[in-house]
Amino acid sequence: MLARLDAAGARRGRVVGVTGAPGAGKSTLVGELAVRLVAAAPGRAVAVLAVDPSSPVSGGALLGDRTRVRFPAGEPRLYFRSQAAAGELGGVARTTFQVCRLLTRLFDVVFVETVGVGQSEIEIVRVADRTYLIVPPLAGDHVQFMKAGIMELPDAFVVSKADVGEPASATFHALRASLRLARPGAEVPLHRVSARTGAGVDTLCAEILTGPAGAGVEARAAHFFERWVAAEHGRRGVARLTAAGGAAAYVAAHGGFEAAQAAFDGEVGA
Ligand SMILES: Nc1nc2c(ncn2[C@@H]2O[C@H](COP(=O)(O)OP(=O)(O)OP(=O)(O)O)[C@@H](O)[C@H]2O)c(=O)[nH]1
Ligand SMILES: [Mg+2]
Repeated sequence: MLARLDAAGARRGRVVGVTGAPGAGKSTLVGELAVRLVAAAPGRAVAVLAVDPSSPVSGGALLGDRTRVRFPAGEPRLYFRSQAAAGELGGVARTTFQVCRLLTRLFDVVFVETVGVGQSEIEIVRVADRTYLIVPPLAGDHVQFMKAGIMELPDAFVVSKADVGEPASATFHALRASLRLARPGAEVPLHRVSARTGAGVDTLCAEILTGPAGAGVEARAAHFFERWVAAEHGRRGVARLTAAGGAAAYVAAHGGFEAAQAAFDGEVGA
């Protein structure tokens, strides 16, 4: 199906990861960003995928309401979908990669909201072109930021709820100090926004659209192909893939993710 969309010249949107602790203000901010992004350009369409860290036992979308992004009714260029992570390590569902591939053919910007519970920051970076860590006011002093080991991966940082005033400023300055230590010499964008008043949101919108994209489509396909091999064909599959030159080479040699899957299944006689 993706090959058909390619042939139809479908658009290729950018995947924007939004992660951060529970209650950081991710959904509210994503809703505001999405509304502004579609308002700013007549043909633009935006999707939001909320990855719901639901219990693997119930398998249901327990937290569906909390990850829900509120959109104005009747705007066909805005699309929301919630996806259960279903116990997947990292809090990003295995299928998120594939869902994103499809959504980027239909939407110009695809936000993926995930609750930052440790691993999910790492996984979201694999799925997204750009990843933003949302830090609420008073999330900790800079020693805590360093300890948490969350400084290295995101492409940019956002202090949320700036309308609360001093606590947001304090967090902004602490985060800036931490970033200087954790990523010396790097120009890592650091925003201060309020979804409530709209302060800083347009600047953030602009950066979301124009900021450099990360690993790229090929690197992402290789990563998820390797994960697929591990899940479907186990350790022997991974060993076979390594012997064949690794995931990136394999996907490239077979001209894409689906073709590589079919070829690999064929080789191992699945
Ligand atoms: N003052 C203020 N409060 C905000 C702002 N944005 C969000 N909040 C409040 O913060 C709380 C959490 O907001 P959400 O957007 O649901 O946060 P979240 O990070 O998506 O939360 P989870 O999905 O549960 O992890 C809500 O009570 C919001 O009303 C803001 O810009 N200013
Ligand atoms: Mg949320």
